[in-house]
Amino acid sequence: MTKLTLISFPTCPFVQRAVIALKEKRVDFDVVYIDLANKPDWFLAISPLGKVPVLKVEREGHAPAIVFESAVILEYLEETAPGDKLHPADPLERAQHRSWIEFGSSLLSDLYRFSSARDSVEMTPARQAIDGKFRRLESTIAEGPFFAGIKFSLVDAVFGPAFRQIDALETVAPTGLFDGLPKLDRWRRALATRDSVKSAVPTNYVELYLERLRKLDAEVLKAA
Ligand SMILES: N[C@@H](CCC(=O)N[C@@H](CS)C(=O)NCC(=O)O)C(=O)O
Repeated sequence: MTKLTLISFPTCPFVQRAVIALKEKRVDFDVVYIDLANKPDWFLAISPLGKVPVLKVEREGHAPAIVFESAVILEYLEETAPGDKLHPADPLERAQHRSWIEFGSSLLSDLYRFSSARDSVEMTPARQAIDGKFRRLESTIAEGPFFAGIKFSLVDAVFGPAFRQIDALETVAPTGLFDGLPKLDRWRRALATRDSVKSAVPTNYVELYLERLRKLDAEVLKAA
């Protein structure tokens, strides 16, 4: 029997990837939230990069093991957890999905720059980077509802948390980021209603996410 514990932060999009995969695979796990502004010593001792998510794996007869980096945690779960496979069976398609997971990480860093920018000088290049990535995705994704068609994949687990950030921003004002991108907009909506994606964050996620941006005096909220 293996016990899994995910070391987490309530609004972290990288943590959500792992939660979504665990829920899709119906694997039991514990969650331990930490304060990233005040990282506990036990966390720094087990997290080589000082970042969440960290997955603690406890197996009978073995010392507890640590897996860090969200994309690696996804691969570990895919290889070990029962439940539906979330990567394609074909090696080339699987490699392509891993490429798009990497693309999703790059999108998250654009979104971070966009949402936390304090003025339009910082915000404009970040927005251009997101627009470019979104146009690229629009010409890449299948007819949906998910990234590769009807089957939910790890790529969906990666983009759900990114789109959720935009959904949260749009509770304040429209961003226009999905304008003219019908396939992407459909994908985003399909992910927003998927149980695993919906339940991957605390119920006060939007409040927590916007509160963080308010503390940063983010331009994106002032523009509303
Ligand atoms: N490449 C990492 C990124 C994880 C990451 O940036 N996590 C953030 C929270 S969303 C973090 O722990 N930041 C703490 C810090 O950098 O001090 C992954 O994919 O797991």
